[in-house]
Amino acid sequence: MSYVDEVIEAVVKKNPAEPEFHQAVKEVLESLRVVIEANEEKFRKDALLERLTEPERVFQFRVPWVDDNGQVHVNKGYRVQFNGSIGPYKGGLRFHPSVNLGIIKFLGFEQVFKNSLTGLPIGGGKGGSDFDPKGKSDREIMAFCQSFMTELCKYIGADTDVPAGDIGVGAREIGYMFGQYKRIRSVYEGVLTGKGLSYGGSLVRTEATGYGLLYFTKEMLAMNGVDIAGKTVAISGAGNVAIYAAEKAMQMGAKVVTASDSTGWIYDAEGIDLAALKEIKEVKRARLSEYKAYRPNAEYHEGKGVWSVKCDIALPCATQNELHLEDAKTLVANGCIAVAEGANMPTTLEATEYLLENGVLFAPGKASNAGGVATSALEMSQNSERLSWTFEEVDEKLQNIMVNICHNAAAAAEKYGVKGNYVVGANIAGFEKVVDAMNAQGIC
Ligand code: NDP
Ligand code: 2IT
Repeated sequence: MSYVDEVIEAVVKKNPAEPEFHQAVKEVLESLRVVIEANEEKFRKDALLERLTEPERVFQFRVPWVDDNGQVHVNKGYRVQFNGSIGPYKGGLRFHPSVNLGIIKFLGFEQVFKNSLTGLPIGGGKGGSDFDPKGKSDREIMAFCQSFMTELCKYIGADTDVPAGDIGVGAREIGYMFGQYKRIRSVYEGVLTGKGLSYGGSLVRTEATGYGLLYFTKEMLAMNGVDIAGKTVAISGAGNVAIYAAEKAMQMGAKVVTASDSTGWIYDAEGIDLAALKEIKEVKRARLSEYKAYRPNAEYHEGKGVWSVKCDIALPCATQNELHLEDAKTLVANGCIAVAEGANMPTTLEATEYLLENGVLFAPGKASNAGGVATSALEMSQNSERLSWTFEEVDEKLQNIMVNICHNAAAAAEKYGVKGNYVVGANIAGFEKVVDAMNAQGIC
């Protein structure tokens, strides 16, 4: 059996009931096959893939908190420090009822390669909780965040592990957690990114993942002779990534016609009203069904459906495994030319394969959504030098990083004989730097 197949089999056996983690490992290792086979003897002797797929450290802890009625609740908290070979662990915290260890491990594993691709000195980690922020009062959110950080603060630090936001964790939650870290550890340091501007946050971090996704998409299209201006874009999600992806797509002259949340989706043929979307989601924290009150001509549907809309470009920006084979078939039949992932692993393996086979330009999340973590690393730099850069400075750096990732992924794909395959290219480009650093640091 080949080394790749052996390791995939072992990962599945040693990590039962973690399908998302298996999926992420399979996607990466399958596409690295050509590089691994060329170095099989050395990698096998060094147990390189076994080390790469085993997190350096996993913390799991109890998070007790009290609701507004005095009732005590207990949630699970996690932090996975996956690979610290190229810098302090870096990656978001997700608060969502679906969170379990396997999901945090898949996200941490992806983060290792993503962070490597940014070219910045950050290792890979991820954390979170099965806490559901939906419908909770502000006081309850604070109580939860303080309890979560009371435990997490033992394992993190500005030069050790620097968490940030992800699903269910935005500026409000980061603020509460930062305050609690400072109280317990008595140190004012950049231990979290995505902070508010008044206490060490960076301009552009809020917009960075969505903007970065569009900088990548525009470049990928341009490299293939296509202009993004005038294109119709379907987006899923209505959170941080989706909103700022929509904003930048519109600034680039494209028309965004959909958005979705966990209860339903909207289709606005004239183009989404971004101000309305922001008010519903960022201010009111309400359901997308309210959109019709702002735009009576738009359609609201319960359930899933954004990929049924005719579009040139599809941007999945909600969550993992939200674009299935059937969706991929519909997109291709409707003439979609590019799919770029804003979320982490939103496209199933079968759907990705189908899109690639049918000539759709496909940008994998670890490359195309790296703008968020890259800007987090820029926030760390600013915190270290105790300075703040202007919006234009950070935005320009972000643009350069995304264009470089796009070119590096394309070059790696071409070098290994799969021109135009950004999945293989991104995995190889990310892998090479991590392996180089791991080899240099001995067996650890
Ligand atoms: P938010 O919490 O801001 O928004 C998430 C959006 O996706 C919401 O509209 C939410 O709907 C919807 N959603 C979440 N889970 C589900 C689900 N199981 N089924 C259907 N809809 C769902 O998160 P972000 O925008 O920050 O994150 C979105 C994706 O982007 C995630 O995959 C995340 O890992 C990834 N990402 C985020 C980065 C960041 O900087 N924030 C960086 C790189 C990647 P509802 O409100 O109804 O739950
Ligand atoms: O998936 C991701 O890259 C994030 N949620 C952002 C992580 C970060 O540290 O900014």
